[in-house]
Amino acid sequence: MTGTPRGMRLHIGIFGRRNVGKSSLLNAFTRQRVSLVSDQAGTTTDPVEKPMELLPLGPVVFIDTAGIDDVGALGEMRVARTRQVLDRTDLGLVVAVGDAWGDFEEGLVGELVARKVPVVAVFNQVDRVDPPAALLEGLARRGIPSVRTAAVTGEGMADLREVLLRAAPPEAFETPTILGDLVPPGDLAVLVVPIDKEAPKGRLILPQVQTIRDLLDHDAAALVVKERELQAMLQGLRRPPRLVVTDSQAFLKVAADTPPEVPMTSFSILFARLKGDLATFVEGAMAVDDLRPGDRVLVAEACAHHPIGEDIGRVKIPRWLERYVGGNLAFTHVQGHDFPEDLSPYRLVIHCGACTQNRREVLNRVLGCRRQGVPMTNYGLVIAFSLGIFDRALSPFPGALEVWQDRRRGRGD
Ligand SMILES: Nc1nc2c(ncn2[C@@H]2O[C@H](COP(=O)(O)OP(=O)(O)O)[C@@H](O)[C@H]2O)c(=O)[nH]1
Ligand code: SF4
Ligand SMILES: [Mg+2]
Repeated sequence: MTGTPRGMRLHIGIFGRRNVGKSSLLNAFTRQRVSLVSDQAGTTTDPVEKPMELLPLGPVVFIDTAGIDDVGALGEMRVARTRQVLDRTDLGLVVAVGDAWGDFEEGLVGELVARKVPVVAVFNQVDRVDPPAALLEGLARRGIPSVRTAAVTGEGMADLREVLLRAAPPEAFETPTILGDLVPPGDLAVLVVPIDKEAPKGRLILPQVQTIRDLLDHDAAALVVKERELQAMLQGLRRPPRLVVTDSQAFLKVAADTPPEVPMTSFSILFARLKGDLATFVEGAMAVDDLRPGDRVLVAEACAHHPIGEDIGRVKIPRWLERYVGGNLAFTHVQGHDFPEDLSPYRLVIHCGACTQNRREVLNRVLGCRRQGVPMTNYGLVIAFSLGIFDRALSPFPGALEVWQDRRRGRGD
C-alpha cells in the first residue's frame, strides 16, 4: 500500500488554525497515530504526511500542517512550510470549529481557489459546538461543501470520506501514463539504462521502474539494455521497437546507435510531459541560447538519487552548460520542497524529472516562473538541447516538436 510512489498520490492538505483538531482528525480518519496531538497551540512543527488507500480513488497522501497563523520566528518557518504544502495540494481541507470562520479561513480558501484546487470545509468538535446553519448554507451557495466531524468520538468520518471522494478533481481518477500512449498494446519499447558507478547498487531508479510498470499496465513490453548492448539488440529484433528511451547520460551514443526512423527520447523528457508542461520546458531549454557568462541558474532536484560520483544536476549539467555558453555560470541548487518564491535573480530554472513529486507541485513552479518571466525547463530537455539533438529527442512528441520548430524559425536559425 505504501509502495505507490508519493508523486503519484492525490495530495490532501489539512489546513486551519491551531487547536481546531487537524491532527486529531487525521488520526481519527486513518485510525493511526501519525500526527502529534496536543492542547498546546502549534505542536505540529513540520507537515506530517500520511499515505493511505482511499477507495475507489486509490492512493492518497494526507498532509497535516501546523496552524498557518503561527506567530514568532519558529512560527514564520512553519508558515513558509505551510505555503509549500499549499503548492502541492490537490484537494484542500479547511478545518474550523463552531462559528469561528473568518478572514483567516477565507484567506486559505482564497489561496486554494487561486490554485484551482477544490476545497472542503470541515467543522470539527461538533461534540462541543455546532457550526451555525447559515454559515454552512453560505459556503454551499459558493460551491464549498462542508462536513461536520468530531475527531474524539469518530463522528462524521464516513461523511468526510464521501465528501472527499466527491470533491476530488476528475483527473485524480485517471491513471496518468508515462508512455502508454506512445507504445500500443503488444508493442515494444527499448529502455537504455547505463549501469555505471553512479547507478545505485542492486536496483533501478524510480523513473525507470515506473516506466517499465507503465508499459506493463498498457499491455506493452519493455526490453531493458545497457547502452553498449543496444545496437546488437536492435539488430537482433525482427521488427523495430516503437520507441527507444534512454537515460540522458547516454543520449549521444543511443542517438547514434538507434536507426533514424525509430523515435527516441529520454526518461526525463517523458517525465517533463508527465509532471510538468512539455511545451513550456521546450521553450525553457531554448533560453539556454540567451545565457551569458555570469548568469544565475537555479537547479531544482526533488530528491538525491545519485549517491556517488558525478551528479547530473550538480556536475554534468553545469559542465555542459558552461561549455555551451563559453564561460562560468552561477548555479544555485535546491532540493525537495524548497523552491524560492523570488525567482527574479535567475535567468533559467532547470528541474529534475520530478518522479517523486506530484504534478501540481511542478505546475505551481511552472506558474511561478511564468508569472516572473523566468524560463523553466528540465534535465532531459536541457541536456538534449545542449547536445544538439533536440529534434531527435522530441521526435515522439509532435506538439512539442512544433513549438521548437516554430520558435527556431521565428528566431531565423
Ligand atoms: N471536544 C473535542 N476536542 C477535540 C476534537 N478534535 C480535537 N480535539 C482536541 O483539541 C486539541 C487540539 O487538537 P489537535 O489535533 O492537536 O489540533 P491541531 O492543532 O489543529 O492539530 C486536543 O486537545 C484534542 O484532543 C473534537 O472533535 N472534539
Ligand atoms: S532527482 Fe528527480 S528525477 Fe531523479 S529520482 Fe529524484 S525526483 Fe526522480
Ligand atoms: Mg496539529
